[in-house]
Amino acid sequence: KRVESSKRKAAYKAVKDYLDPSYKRIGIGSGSTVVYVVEAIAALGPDVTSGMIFYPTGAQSEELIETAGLTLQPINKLPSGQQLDVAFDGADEVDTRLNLIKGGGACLWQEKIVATAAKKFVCVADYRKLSPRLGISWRKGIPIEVLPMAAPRVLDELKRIGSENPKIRLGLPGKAGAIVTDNGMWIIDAPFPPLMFPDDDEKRERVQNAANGVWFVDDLADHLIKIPGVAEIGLFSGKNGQEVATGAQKPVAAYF
Ligand code: DER
Repeated sequence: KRVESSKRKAAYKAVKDYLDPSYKRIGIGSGSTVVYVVEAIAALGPDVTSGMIFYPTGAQSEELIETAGLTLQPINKLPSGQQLDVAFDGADEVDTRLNLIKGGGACLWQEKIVATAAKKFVCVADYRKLSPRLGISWRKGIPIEVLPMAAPRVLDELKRIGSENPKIRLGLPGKAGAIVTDNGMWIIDAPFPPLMFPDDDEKRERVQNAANGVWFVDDLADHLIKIPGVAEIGLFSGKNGQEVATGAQKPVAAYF
């Protein structure tokens, strides 16, 4: 109950603070929090929304947009030459520098493309998601979208660099085997110890010591994206997530 009202508060504040009626192109993410973002946008009424086009980040996002009666841009068409005015999305965990773990809903590849196609990316998160370091509250691991045939090699590399028990994400009962993303890929969830900031008191030689798996957040992101077979990673660095509106008792928006 408290969580849902927090998601809702964050979503309505995010829309109030960051959706200008003059905007034309809006990105809509995936998950349960963004449901309230779409609800808040639809509540503005057709006078405001009829001139807007909404860019989805996956099947659930398309469904949200259509059901709300908003204008849906087919997912395979991002504008070239101009950016989206704003993109709203949820997160699985947010650290104090606005780095995010995303991908709990297995839409991370499209989410990152839409987030980075926007002038402003607003992450909407309830109080549970805020964490001093990534990997403290979200223990399921960093979601990584991979080409299925490369999955065994990606798992080997993740173990080599200190991920604790990385796993291919399996379907729920009724879906034997791995889940398959909208892009025909698999998801590997790779747990690591909390990700450090370069100015942390950790000495660099202690960090990035593959054996103990302790990494600086940006260094790990750079390493993961280069593993052959990795399509995209569910680590959004703070510079993409310019703001976050959280659902803490009183929603706050922190600027990166
Ligand atoms: O998959 C994602 O990154 C989603 O944005 C996500 O995990 C947030 O989901 P929630 O809003 O249902 O917590």
